[in-house]
Amino acid sequence: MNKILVTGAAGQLGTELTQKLCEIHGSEAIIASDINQNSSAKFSFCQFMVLDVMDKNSLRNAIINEKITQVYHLAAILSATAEQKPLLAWKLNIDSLLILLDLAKELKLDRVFWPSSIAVFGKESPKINTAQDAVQTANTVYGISKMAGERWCDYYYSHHNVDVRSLRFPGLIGYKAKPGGGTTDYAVDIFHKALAGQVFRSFLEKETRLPMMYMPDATKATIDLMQAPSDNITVRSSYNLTAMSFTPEEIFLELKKHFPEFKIKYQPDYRQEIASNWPQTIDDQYARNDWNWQQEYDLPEMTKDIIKNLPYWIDKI
Ligand code: AKB
Repeated sequence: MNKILVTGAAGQLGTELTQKLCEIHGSEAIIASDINQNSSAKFSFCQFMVLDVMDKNSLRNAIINEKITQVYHLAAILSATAEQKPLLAWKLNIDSLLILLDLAKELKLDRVFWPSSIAVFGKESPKINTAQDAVQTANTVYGISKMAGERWCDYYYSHHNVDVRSLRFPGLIGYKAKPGGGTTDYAVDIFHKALAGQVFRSFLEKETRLPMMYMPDATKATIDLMQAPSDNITVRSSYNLTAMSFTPEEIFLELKKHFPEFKIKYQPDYRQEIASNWPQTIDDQYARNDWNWQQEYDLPEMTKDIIKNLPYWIDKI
């Protein structure tokens, strides 16, 4: 049986994407992997392996021995953590991608998925309806790694015919994993504080608008892109993608409808500068035209759904 490998499966996107892939392809076809052995507890429903994506031989052996034909490569260090550990972030984010792209060429993988980010855009990029081909002037380590990674994806597609597909994710919000070191992760943490009856201390200013997406939409977009016929994919760097945009004040007010006593304090830190240089809204018409991208959730619907589900998950993450 041909199998699908997910790297960094214990992260925010990986946790939910792995479950979705199991629903679609059957659990026997999916292998979740992570560098952290303790993550195995999360994957009782499918095969799990400890895998260091920087170790090319281990990755090659896993692909050959397990007959893997597709890889979703999610292992990465996100923006806020990357600013604290710049060299490690660059090494992990870029070296692991290059190792995988090269193995995809050597072992003729059917398909590879790699997430990029709105972080490819920077201070000089337009902030409103940022277009697919808008100037990219990333000025964070994470953003620079995503910019370079996109060029490598395009290169391996055009020079070596590697069918690699990618999305420039906005902030992703889910309830099945803890915040993961991203600048947009305040929008995950705020739900935990509201539920716990605690004051939320926002590291972003109240008016900082950022593009965002609820996790079920992110997994749907990933799978829609991976299932699209190759001829429909006109962007081989990475597709702009969005679902909604909001500020810390707007999500706070949405939560206050459900938790009237909820309070927020604004204490911006170094992450404010990261967020201030990112787009506020994204133009994702290529994704909508090429493979019919359409989001399901807006801010009120996402908020209701998380409030309904988080109490069950809170002890498990
Ligand atoms: C982050 O905040 O680092 C990520 C992203 C926008 O790519 N969520």
